Parts: sequence; C-alpha cells; structure tokens
Amino acid sequence: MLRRLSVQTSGESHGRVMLAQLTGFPAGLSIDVEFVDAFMRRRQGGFGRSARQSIERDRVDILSGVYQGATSGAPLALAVWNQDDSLPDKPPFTRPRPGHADLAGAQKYDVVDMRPILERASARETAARVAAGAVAANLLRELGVELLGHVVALGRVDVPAPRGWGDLPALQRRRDRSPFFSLSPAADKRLEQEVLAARGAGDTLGGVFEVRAFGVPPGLGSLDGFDSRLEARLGGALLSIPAIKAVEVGDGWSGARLRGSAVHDPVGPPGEAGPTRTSNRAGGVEGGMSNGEALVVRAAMKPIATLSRPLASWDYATGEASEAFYERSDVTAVPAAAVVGEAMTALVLADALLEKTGGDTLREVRGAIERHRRAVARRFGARGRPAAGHGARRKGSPAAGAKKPRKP
Ligand code: EPS
Repeated sequence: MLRRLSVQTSGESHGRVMLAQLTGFPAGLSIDVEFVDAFMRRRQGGFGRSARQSIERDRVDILSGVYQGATSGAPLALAVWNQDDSLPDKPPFTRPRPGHADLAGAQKYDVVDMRPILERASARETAARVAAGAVAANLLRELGVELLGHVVALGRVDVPAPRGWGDLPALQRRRDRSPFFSLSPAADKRLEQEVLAARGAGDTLGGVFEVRAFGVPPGLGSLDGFDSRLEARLGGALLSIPAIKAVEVGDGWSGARLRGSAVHDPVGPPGEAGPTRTSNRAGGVEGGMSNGEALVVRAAMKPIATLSRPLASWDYATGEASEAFYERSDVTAVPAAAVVGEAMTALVLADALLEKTGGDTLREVRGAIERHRRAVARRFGARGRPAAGHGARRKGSPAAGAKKPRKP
C-alpha cells in the first residue's frame, strides 16, 4: 500500500523494543520530537486501557537517519523501548483465545506453545507504527496537511458530530481532553457507563473511529491502476491495524442504501484555492484520487479478544476442553486505535504526496506541492481565467490535441 515510503516494524510485546524502520523519507525535516511523543502518549491513553499502560512510558528514540538535527534521507530507525520486557520469564500458553491470532498462528507455524504468536500479534506493535506515522504526520504538517482522529462510536453508543470542522485546533484540544478521544463532552458520560458495564460483565467493547485530513492537495493517488487508487491504499493501511474489520471512505456504508442524487457532491462556484463542493459525502476521494476536499475515513474495530470471563477453548497441551487463556487486557482500545488510524492515514497521505511531487529534500517537495496548489488555483479558482488552448476547448471544437484516427 506504500509506494515510495516503506515501513517495517519488529519487536515482541514483552521483548526489549518495538522498532520501526522508515525508508524513502526526504532529507531536511527537523523532526519535532515533542509532536511525535504526543502521538505516542495519546496511543497509550483512553479510558478502558489495562495496567500495562501505567508501566510503559512510550517515547520515540531515533537511532538513525538524522544528521545535525534533520533527516538525512537515510533510513530512519525509530525505537520504543519496553519497560515490561518479561518475555523470557513468560510461561507457555496453549489455550487459544477465540478472535485472537493464537490458533491461526499456531497452525501456521506448527507450534502448540502460542506465546510467540501472542507476542507478535499484540496490539503493542502499533507503538512502532505510530512512531513512523507520527514522523509522516510531522512532514504533512510542514506541507499544510493536518489530521484529526477521533472516536465516533463505542459499543452501542454513537458520538454526535460537532457543528463544524472550521476550528481544527479547538477540535484537537477537545478530543485531547476527552478520555475517549471523542468530540462530544456530553457523550463521554454515556461512553464511560458503556465501558464500565462491559468491564463489570468481564467483557470487552469495539467501536468506530474516524480520521479527517484537512489541506490534502487534489490529485493524490491515481485512477490508472487498481493498486494505486487512494481508497485501496487507505483501506489496506487501516485494515492492517489489529482488530479492524471494516473501513469506509466518506459515507460508504450509508451511501450504499441511497440514490445517487442524495450521495454525490454537487460542484459550487470556484473558491480562492480551487473548485468547491456543496457537500463532502465522498470523503474527499473520487476516482481513486483526492479531490481537494477533506479526507474522511472510518474504521470499525471488533471488541478486544482477551476476555476476563473467557470463552470456551481447547488446551492443546493436555488435549482437554478448557477456557481460553487470560492475562491482563484492555476493556476497549478504540480511542488508541483512533491514534493508530491517524498514524496509518498519515503514512498513506505522505506516501501519495511524495509520489506526486517526487523530490529528495523537503525543499524540493515543498516547492513542487506549492506549484501544484498554485496551478489548481489558477485553473479552477475564483481568480483564475479559463485556459485558452491546452486543456480547455470551445463548444463544438475538437478536444485539444485530438487527431482524426487514421484508417487502418
Ligand atoms: C498493548 C499492550 C498489551 C495489551 C494490548 C496492547 O499489553 P499486555 O499484553 O502486556 O497487557 O494491553 O494488546 C491487546 C489488547 C491485544 O489484544 O493484543 C499496547 O501497548 O498497545
């Protein structure tokens, strides 16, 4: 799903380190470590997390790829050191948890002790990708693209949307004050009751998060190939987050039940920066490309698979029916998943943007994106003049450059 950047993560949940290697990143960005660490702290937060998060102090430790305070263009190695590195002392476990990777992984690797499967499948892996995604978000911010990830549903409780999206810093502050990373203080009380009720029943909760990206230039992604389409890349990235089972772009699910006239976004008069639309149900993507509107994606997370009142399972060591294995776990991690979603969206957008602009340095990338934005404003904006010649054509005249097909 990434075409210019590449990210690899490694590390076990209770091993020494969670590591991300990020390559293809331009030179010349002074990484704002406080900005990256704020992502790391947010990922650890949210009501319903387990005691593990009070043990860990996730911070990014940049091991390579930075010279004299700025990225050098070399691969970045980003380390998040584990405080709980007790893997060597962990007992074997042989009673798979339904919904987790345990049984599928045991069959894949032909092992009965599923400990190494759990260790790698744990959502702690997302600490490493958030480190990489936050660096990508840092680059995007430099280029005028800002993200907002927030929770829109938890269990049976829906969070109402805010009145508008105009004041992004205020929305980000509101989200950061909410223990659920929601945009509705009024909904938080109901969300808390929902989580406490699930915890009381020894159960867990899923939910839905949304990521919005503002300032996305038009023309990211491509209509040319099935794997270059922006939705495909976003969908792959979001579905790669542990426990995510469904993704929508814009009003994907609800739009499927409506007529076209209620779904597609009419074109308004040209604005300062380019075309305008009177709605954004497409979520900022048409034909596999960003269209200049805000990007809107949502992802559905299943409830955490580790239950304190475990489901029926089988002990593959003793060959007897047994309850599934239980170790401490979260009741819900949807707020944290919203942060991971923001990080994955940042990676896809930064990747698509670099693909569009090319460039080895931040200066080259910035120059190219500014030229592209100016070109869009000139051709499609309020102060632009309809182009004569290339790309424009008068009524009745043949398309620019069109030639009569030659007879065979
Ligand atoms: C997580 C750390 C883990 C879990 C959670 C994610 O810590 P531990 O297993 O030591 O309690 O809290 O992982 C899961 C819920 C899961 O199902 O894998 C983290 O840092 O995000």
